[in-house]
Amino acid sequence: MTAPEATLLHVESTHYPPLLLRHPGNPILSGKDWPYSINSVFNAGATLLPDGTTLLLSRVEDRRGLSHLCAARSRNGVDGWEIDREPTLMPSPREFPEEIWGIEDPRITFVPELQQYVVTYTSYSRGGPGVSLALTKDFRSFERYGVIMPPDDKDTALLPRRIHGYWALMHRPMTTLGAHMWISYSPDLRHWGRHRLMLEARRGAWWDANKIGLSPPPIETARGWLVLYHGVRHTPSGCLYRLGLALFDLENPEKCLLRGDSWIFGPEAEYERHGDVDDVVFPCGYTINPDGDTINIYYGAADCSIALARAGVRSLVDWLDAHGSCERRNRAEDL
Ligand code: BMA
Repeated sequence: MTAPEATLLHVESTHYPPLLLRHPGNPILSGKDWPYSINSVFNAGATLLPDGTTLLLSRVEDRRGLSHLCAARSRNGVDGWEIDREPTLMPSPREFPEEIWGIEDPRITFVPELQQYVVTYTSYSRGGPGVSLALTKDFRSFERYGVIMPPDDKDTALLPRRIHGYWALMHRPMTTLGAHMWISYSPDLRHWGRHRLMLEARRGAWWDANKIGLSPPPIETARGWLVLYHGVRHTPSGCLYRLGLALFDLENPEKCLLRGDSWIFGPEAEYERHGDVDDVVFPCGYTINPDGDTINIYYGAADCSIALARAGVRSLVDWLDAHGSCERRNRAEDL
């Protein structure tokens, strides 16, 4: 018996109009585009250079399994990439022993006060992943500050301006209580304190139970810091990395104003579902178009390539207004 057309439509619709639209040219960069021999390229930090060029600082995994960072530049942020002929930032374990097993997952923040880009990245030490920081004006030479958060910690980004006189860093330390998002403050980018829990992983069956982390750097909006975060669901066939949304107070960024219940983006396309690590979408950077609303979100797909999805900042905030609630209420419901 054939199902009536209305039923078919009903079954095929997910009822979730997509907030992030995949670029039809995805994946936009992969290992075969690289000018030297590598295993894979994924999880890239992103920024716009003063002349409007899009710069991606990509995580490149070599064929030993260790990662370094490599810059790719494009006029339109989609194609025509000019990729550095050699690694741009290599692990330097002699000077920085915490980089012995590579450097990964960079996030870039342009800081007007310093007139420099601050890059935070994972340094893979013998003790596990920690957080390192480097400054650059041009993505050709870097001033390395070394490790700023000891293992086990990752998924960091610096806010682009001081909050009440202090630099603020979002990060994800792993503790016996779980993997939650924290924020810490510093007078000089070297010494960090006033650590505060800013967003907790949920528990039980939730898509973002037990392990969450900041994805790209927070987006400053008139309504607050808009944060795209990843949630990791452990399943019998592996982990599922998906993205959720939350909004934090502009002057008190540890205060969650709104958090969505559902994820807004997850692995669906073939290049996201299958790769070195299946079922991963992992953005580390975005750029904003001159209209001030369209964001280009660059994400690693299945730890094998870099893909692009676009969204409107206003539509993300509207979605949170319609579907978000305040963190405290969520927490109470969870426990
Ligand atoms: C996370 C990070 C990411 C990676 C993801 C999926 O823990 O290490 O770099 O993309 O796992 O493997």
